[in-house]
Amino acid sequence: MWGRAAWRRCPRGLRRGRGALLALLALLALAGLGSVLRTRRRAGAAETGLRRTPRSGRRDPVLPRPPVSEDALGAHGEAVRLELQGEELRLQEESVRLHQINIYLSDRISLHRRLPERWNPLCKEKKYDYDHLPTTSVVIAFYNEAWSTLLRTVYSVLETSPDTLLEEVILVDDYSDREHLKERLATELAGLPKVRLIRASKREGLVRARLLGASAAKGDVLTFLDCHCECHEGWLEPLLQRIHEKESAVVCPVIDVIDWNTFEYLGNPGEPQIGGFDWRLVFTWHVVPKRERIHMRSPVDVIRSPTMAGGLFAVSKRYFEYLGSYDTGMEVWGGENLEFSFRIWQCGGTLETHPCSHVGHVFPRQAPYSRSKALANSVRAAEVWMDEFKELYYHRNPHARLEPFGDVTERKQLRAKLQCKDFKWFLETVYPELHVPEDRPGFFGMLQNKGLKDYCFDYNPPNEHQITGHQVILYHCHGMGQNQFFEYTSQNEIRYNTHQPEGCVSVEAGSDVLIMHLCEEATPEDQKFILQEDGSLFHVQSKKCVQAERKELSDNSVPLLRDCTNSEHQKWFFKERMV
Ligand code: UD2
Ligand code: MN
Repeated sequence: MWGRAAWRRCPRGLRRGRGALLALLALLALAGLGSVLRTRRRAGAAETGLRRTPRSGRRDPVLPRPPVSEDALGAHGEAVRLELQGEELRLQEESVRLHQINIYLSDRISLHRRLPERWNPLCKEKKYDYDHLPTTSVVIAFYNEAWSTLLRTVYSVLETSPDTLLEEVILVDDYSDREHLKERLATELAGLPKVRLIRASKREGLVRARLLGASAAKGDVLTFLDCHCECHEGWLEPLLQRIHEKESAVVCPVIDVIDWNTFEYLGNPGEPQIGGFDWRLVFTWHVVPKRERIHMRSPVDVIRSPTMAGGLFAVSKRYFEYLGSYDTGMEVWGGENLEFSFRIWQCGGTLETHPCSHVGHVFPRQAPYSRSKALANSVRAAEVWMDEFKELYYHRNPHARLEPFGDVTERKQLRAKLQCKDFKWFLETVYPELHVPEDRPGFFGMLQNKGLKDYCFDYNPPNEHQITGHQVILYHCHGMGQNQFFEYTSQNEIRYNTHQPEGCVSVEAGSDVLIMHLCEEATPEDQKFILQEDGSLFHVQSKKCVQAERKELSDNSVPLLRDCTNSEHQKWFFKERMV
């Protein structure tokens, strides 16, 4: 098989080895077949005089957008709040309970609404090589999606994608059991051009559902979308143009937020964010690092991203297959996005976001269906791609170590076959911003007190995206990592590094209270604690010791700075597990 380096060196069309090349030539000999030919045919047509045909026609979307009345609800992507009472209010609430999206409102917003322009104005000036761009199959897997969000996704693709570039839209029904997704859906779609419906015969989960669609696809490029999306003007061309330039680039659009309650389209023409992850293997968003900004030739150039959110991306069909498509051992939801991201980078591709491609996505209020399989999926990703760094993940998520994750032999063989690089390379080269914990034996896990038995450092961040500002407390030790996971570093920091960006235990200026701040490059004085041989935890700046104290009338206790004594309440030790 062809190694990573070989894929990059060989020109397009010569990448599959000799046997495949011969097959390709045979194919070329047969007129009018295959995706490679389609590109050639277009070029050929241009040479025989068709070049004089007005080019603008090529950009016409598959379907024209029907007029939407100015006063229609949310006609331009603005927020809508219905003033409801009685039965109507009840119906709205019920729709939110069922879908975790305000479907009552979605049902009252046009399936053809216009979106506000939310891209960088420079994107309008971009020129695309329409005659030579690859074609794409848009693959949308869905499970029990509401009618209007699903149909709006389909119409939005047909009404924004140039006819010449869109081969088809493949909808994959992942064994939904809701009535509206049965007969009615099939009849409605039958009238739409280029739309195909595939039904799974059992619940496959999003990975295998997408693969069902991918295997039926006829386009050169696979473009995956979730089933509650709306495409911004000009979203498709940048993705295809980039893959045309570099076949081993996997390209994501900027994901604009569509509010689950008001259906407001909340795009932002400024610099998009890129993907990362924390050591619980949770996907995170980041600002573009300086090193990447220097690398970009303009604000509308592609931005390399360590990871992808997962749902929305375009990839050459051939390259996707070469890379081993997806891990079919992954069920339902979760983990596949990081697994694919690691694999793309480690096996020689690039993962990028294109600032000119915007697609809106409805993020539900909370998960609408059980995602209990996500843990096993993440473990599969860690086992195959993270080498010894998987231990950092297991330390922060002790449950993961016990999770049955099935057999990953084939995925490991794939990694060997493609001669993929190791995770150390990925961390150093692709994601140098991520702090790699030291996790020295005896210096990570629960930070437990000797005097107040069973009490551990505990920190509850204000929210998932902002960890700073709250007070560090003491709580019954639970041994489940997460809020009670701390790492004591050789720089004398007590790091709260389950989340990104990471927190460091600090002292509120002029007080005895421990609070969480962001860690800094050079450890500031107020974040330095020396864990001494005798177990005392000495705060360098104040020259005081951390003491466990019970809070009146509360289950909580707190660590506070006090003059150093010999008290057991000033003795601390790290414990990795409960037993
Ligand atoms: C994000 C991704 C999603 C996926 C997931 C991690 C975006 C915008 N979304 O979560 O695409 O990568 O992270 O796994 O990046 N589906 C099925 N069968 C199932 C479950 C889901 O077909 O058993 C479909 C679902 O209807 C939807 C898509 O898969 O079209 C993604 O699921 P989601 O929208 O619930 O995931 P999301 O957006 O929370
Ligand atoms: Mn989604």
